[in-house]
Amino acid sequence: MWCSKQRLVPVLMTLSLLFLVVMPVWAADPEIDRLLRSPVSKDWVTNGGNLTNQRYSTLKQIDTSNVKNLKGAWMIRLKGSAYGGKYSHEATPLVKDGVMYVITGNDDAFAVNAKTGAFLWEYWSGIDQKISTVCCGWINRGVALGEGMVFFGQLDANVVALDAKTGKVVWKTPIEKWENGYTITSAPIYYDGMIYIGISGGEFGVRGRLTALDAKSGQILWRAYTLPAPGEPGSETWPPGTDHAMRGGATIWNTPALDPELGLVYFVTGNCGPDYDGASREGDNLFCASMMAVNAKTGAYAWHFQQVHHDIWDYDAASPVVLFDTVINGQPRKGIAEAGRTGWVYLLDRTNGKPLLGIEERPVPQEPRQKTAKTQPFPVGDAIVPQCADVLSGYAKAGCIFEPFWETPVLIQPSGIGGTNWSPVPYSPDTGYFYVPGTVRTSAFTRYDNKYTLGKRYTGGSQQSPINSPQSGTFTAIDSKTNRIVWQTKQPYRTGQGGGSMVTAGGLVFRGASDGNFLALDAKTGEELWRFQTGFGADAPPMTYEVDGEQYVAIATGGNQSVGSAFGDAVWAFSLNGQLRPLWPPPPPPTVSGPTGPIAEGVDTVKIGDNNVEYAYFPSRIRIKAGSTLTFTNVGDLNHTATAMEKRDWDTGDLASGGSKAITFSQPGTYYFICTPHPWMYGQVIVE
Ligand SMILES: [Cu+2]
Repeated sequence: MWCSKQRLVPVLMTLSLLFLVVMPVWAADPEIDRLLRSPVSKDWVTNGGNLTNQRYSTLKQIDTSNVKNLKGAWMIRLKGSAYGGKYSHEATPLVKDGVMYVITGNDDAFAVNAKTGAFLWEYWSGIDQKISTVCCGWINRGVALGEGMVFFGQLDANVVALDAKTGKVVWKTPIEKWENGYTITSAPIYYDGMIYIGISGGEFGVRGRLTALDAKSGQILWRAYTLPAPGEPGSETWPPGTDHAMRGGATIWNTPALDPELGLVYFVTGNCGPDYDGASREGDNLFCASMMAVNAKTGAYAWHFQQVHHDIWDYDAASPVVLFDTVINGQPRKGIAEAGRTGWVYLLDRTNGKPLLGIEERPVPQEPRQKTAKTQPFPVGDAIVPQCADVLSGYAKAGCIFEPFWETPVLIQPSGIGGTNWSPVPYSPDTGYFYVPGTVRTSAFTRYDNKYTLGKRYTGGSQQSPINSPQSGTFTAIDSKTNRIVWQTKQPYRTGQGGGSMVTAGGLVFRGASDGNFLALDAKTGEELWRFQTGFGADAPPMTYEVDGEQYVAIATGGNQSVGSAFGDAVWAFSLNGQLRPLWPPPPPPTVSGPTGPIAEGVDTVKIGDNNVEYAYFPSRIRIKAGSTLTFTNVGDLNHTATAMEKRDWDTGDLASGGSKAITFSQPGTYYFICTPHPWMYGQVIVE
């Protein structure tokens, strides 16, 4: 006995040592976790490259000296998935061990050989084509990988895990119901056995949240709500005794980032609901339009920084947060950045949410009926787009950022789509620069009374860019140490909505453009070194990977519904040994405002004020045969018209609520129409 006891001690010691050594290896997928924590190299295993969302790759076979030789290695069509005007292709393909995983705006996923483009499997989502709660195009921003599975959210508010080898469904978990206004558009992140995913629906009166799921089972572990319940911290920023916060938006449009050392997961939130009506929600309205950190294991609140108080301009924080490490005044700092729709980049300390360089609260113009916030945060540094609107004929008032409005339209810039919208912002540790896409556009903002109805639009106003008013873009390098512009290029089209980018150790920024071009820029100077016409709107963010010693750069090109770029269903991969030449340029996106989005065929009725949106036509673009009749029916509350814009040669006249008027179109042509009392409402009839 004594002997065996004596022998037991070293055995126990060995066991406990083993336990300590083995512990970290018990992570559910140690290899993916290691890649997620490391600088991106051969594989690109999550939407933002790794847990930082920097979209920076250490690959440098393709560099500033040889990028001019880059050609298509392969190009595939995704079998017609999400091919059409209602879709946007905004997903970054992922690559692991020579296999590429890509998803489309119809939530159909594909695995292909990353060297050849040969299909390995396909998953057809079969999502309901009648989902009526999609805000801004049918979109999926990407997938995540871990534990031999591919994870993503769907527009029908399910989170799905597929077997990465076969594409077969492993589990499917409903987060909510689309009928209640909830959809999923963001890419999840996977880390340490968990999936983190946001939810969309800020235009439909929903309660925003980050949901954490167990990767193996799909079980929901916790929900971190971005809107406080009564009595919770932040509830004091909503009117007392109301449940307005429970439908106040603050949704999560984009992929979170995660710092394993600090144990925090980071994300940004969208607009407040109702978007343009602040009258009913006095207060700062936390946590709308904010940068947030929560405990990665429990979802417990850690810190927040609100970019826009009491948002009435639809100034969502929509671009993914970026984690970066820097040195300021000789002190190493852990930073987090986000490019807002306001046109500013917000730089914070990610340990506590405090500004890195300074952000000043300044007084702003007031509109008591809108209960406007007294001050707004103005970051130290440069805005990447102009922040004042020009006066346009037909409008009484034009203002700068944070100009308030009521029921008479006011022109304001940036419009509610940016600045920087959903596009990501890469960061290069070599240059210390952020690469920031931006939209230059003016909107006429108006407010109206809006009742909440489950599953209906809940925006309380509108922002329409005046028909034929100019719109364009910028692409800017911002120095992370100063938040100042280093270089900036002007773009003929809006960027920051589509038009994603990434940066490499080869000194290159790769950028897709809405006119179909795929570009390589010198990361230091912004000089264009290469361009290639992909044939479709190149609006998704690109990525890079290596297979068998060869570096590839890949991008999904399928256009963007809200930019109005040419739709498609292609994925391109490029390499220095590529043989494929450019395609013909597709029709370019518009450089002036006007109706965009899908064109309805086979309809004979246009409803005015439908879907709880007073100032809009449904559908707003219609194609008919010459000799057909369209009936305009006012289902809104106010009087409206549909009036031919240029020649005024046809007009429904004033239609009271419930009124109808039929118009017959005999001459082929393309006709814009507006509402005479509300000229910021417009639509288009194409007669063939
Ligand atoms: Cu009207």
